[in-house]
Amino acid sequence: MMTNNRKLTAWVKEMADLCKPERVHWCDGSQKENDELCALMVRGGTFVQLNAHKRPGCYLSRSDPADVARVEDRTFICSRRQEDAGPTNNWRDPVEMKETLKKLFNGSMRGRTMYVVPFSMGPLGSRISHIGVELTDSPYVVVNMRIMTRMGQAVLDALGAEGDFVPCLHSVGMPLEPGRQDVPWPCDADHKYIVHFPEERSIWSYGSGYGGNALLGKKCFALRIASVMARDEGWLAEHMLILGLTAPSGEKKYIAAAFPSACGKTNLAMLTPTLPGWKAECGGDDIAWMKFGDDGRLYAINPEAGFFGVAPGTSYRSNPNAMDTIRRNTIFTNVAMTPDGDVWWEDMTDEPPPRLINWLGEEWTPASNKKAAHPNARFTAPAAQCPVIDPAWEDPRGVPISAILFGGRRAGVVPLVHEAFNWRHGTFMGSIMSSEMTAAAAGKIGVLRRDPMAMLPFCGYHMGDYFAHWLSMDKRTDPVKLPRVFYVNWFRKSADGKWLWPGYGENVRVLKWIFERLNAPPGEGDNAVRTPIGYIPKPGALDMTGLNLPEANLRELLKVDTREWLDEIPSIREHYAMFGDRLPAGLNEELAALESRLRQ
Ligand code: SAT
Ligand code: MN
Repeated sequence: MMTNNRKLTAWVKEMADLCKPERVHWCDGSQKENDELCALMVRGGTFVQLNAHKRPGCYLSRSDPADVARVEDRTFICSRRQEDAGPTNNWRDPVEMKETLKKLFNGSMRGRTMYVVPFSMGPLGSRISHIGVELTDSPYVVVNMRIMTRMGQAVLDALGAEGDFVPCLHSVGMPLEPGRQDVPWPCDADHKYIVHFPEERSIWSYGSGYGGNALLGKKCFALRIASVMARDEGWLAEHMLILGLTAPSGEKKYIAAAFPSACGKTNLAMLTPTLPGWKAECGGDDIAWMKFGDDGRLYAINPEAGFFGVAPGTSYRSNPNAMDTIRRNTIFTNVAMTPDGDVWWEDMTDEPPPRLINWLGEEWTPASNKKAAHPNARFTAPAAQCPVIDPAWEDPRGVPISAILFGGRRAGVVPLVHEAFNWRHGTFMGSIMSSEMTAAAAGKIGVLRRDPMAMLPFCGYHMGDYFAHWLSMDKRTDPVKLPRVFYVNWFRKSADGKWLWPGYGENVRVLKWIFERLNAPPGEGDNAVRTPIGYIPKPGALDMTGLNLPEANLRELLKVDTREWLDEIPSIREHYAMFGDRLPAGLNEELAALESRLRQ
C-alpha cells in the first residue's frame, strides 16, 4: 500500500478483518488498473464490451432487475438522537444499526477482492474539496468511481499521514463461499441498507450495487454527509447543477439550479442556447458545494468528475452535448443493445431499431410491450468529455454564483419563472418546492411530492434545521452578495394536457431574463412585474425572437392565478407541520405574508 495515513491503514485492516475478503487491492487509479478491471468484468459477464468503432472504450452492464435505483425506504440516517434526523429521514439508533450491519458485513466479502478506493470530491487541493475512501467488493463500483471522482494514488498523496477522510464501506452482500458460482450482478436485494452516521461522518452500504446506493461519493457523501459538514462549518452542499452563462456582450455569470432527480438537470446543465450570441457552459449536472470567498460571495465547485445521467429521453434533439459526451469511455447501465454492439434507449431516435437486446438481456422488437431500456438506465461519463464543459470547472477556487434556480415538474399553478423578493423569500420558495415524481427513485410515478431544495432524500439532518441554516446565510455575508433566487417550471401544461413551453435550448430565453434581472439591483429593473408570489417577466420582457409561441401560451405560462395559489396554502401548511417546532419562524412568516398578499 502507498500511504502512511494511520487512520486509513487501521480502518482498512479493521474492515478487512470484518468482511474477510480473499484479498485487498489498493486502487492507484491508473489506466492499466482500469483496463484490467474491465477485462475481468467482461470475463465474468458483468460487462459487455460495446462496438469499439461506434463506442470506443465503452461497456454495457445489466443489473439485477431487483437493483435498479436508489432505495429511499432502505436509506437511514443514524444520528444519536432521532430528532436530529428529522421527519424526512428513516432513523435508527446508531449502536443498534452498527450491530445489524456488523452481522451483515461479517464475511460479506468472502471469496472476493476488497478494493480500497481513495477519492476526492472536488479538485485535489481545493479548499472546497473533501476526501473519502470507499472500500468495496464491486469492481463495477471501482470503475464508476474512477469516472465520477478523482480517484487513486494522487488522493492518498494529498491525504498524507494526518489528513482526514470520510470512511465509506460498501459490499454487494453476496459472499462467494467455496463452490458458489458468481453472477454478473451480485447483490442482496432483500437486505439493502444505505446507512449514514452523521456524527462520525461515515457511510455503510450493503446489498445494492446500483448508482447512488453504491457509488458512495455521490448522494451519500456529497449530499447527506456533506450537508451535515456544511451545517457545522457554515457552507452549502446542494443538489444543484452549475451553469456558466455568457451574454453576447461577453459578460459571464454562473447559475446554480436545484431540481429533483430526473427533472432535466442534465439537460439544463448542458443546454444549447437558441438565442444568437448566448453561450452556456456546464460546470456540473448534479451537485454543488458552495463556500464563501474572501469577497463575501458564494463560490461553487462540482464535487464530481463525471456525469451519472439518465439515458432514456437523451437524444441529439434533447441534449446533443450529452450525446457527444458519451461517445467514448462511458459505462452504460440497463440500456438496450443493438445487434452491432451499440446502445439504444427510449426516445434516443424517432424510430426504434427493428431488433434489440433489452436491458434484461432478452430479444426485443418494437412490437414488444416492455421498455427496451429501464426508465432509470444510466450513463457514467467523464465530465471532461463534455463539449461544453466550463473552462473553470476544475478551478480550485470555484466559480462565483450569481443566481440560484429552484424548480420541479408542475403541470399547473407554477409559472414559467418568478423571482424571490429577497433571500428569506427565496429560501421559502425552495422549502416548498414540489414535483411530480419520476423513475429515479423507487416509488409512485406521477404523484406530487414536496421536495424542499430537491434535498428531500438527501438532507442528512433535520430538515427544519436545514431551513434555518439556509436562512442564516444572509447573516454570514452582506445580503446583496448572496445569489438571487428564482423559481422555474418548464413543465406547465395547457388545459388539454399539452406542454406550453418547448423547453431544452429555448430555456435560454428564461435564463436571459434572469441574467438581465441580475444586472439591476434587487427589486429594481424595468423587466418585471410584482405579483403576490414574486417578480415575473413583464409583457414583452422575455425574448421571443424566432420562436413561434402563441401569445396565449405565453399568457398561460406566466399566469399567476390567485385562486390556485390560495388552494396551495393548505398543502404548504401541511408540509410545514411535519417539521414541528424546528420549522424556523421566518418561514411561517413568509407563508403568512404570501397568503396575505394573495388575499389583497
Ligand atoms: O442513483 S443516483 O442517486 O446517483 C441518481 C439520482 O437519483 O439522481
Ligand atoms: Mn441527482
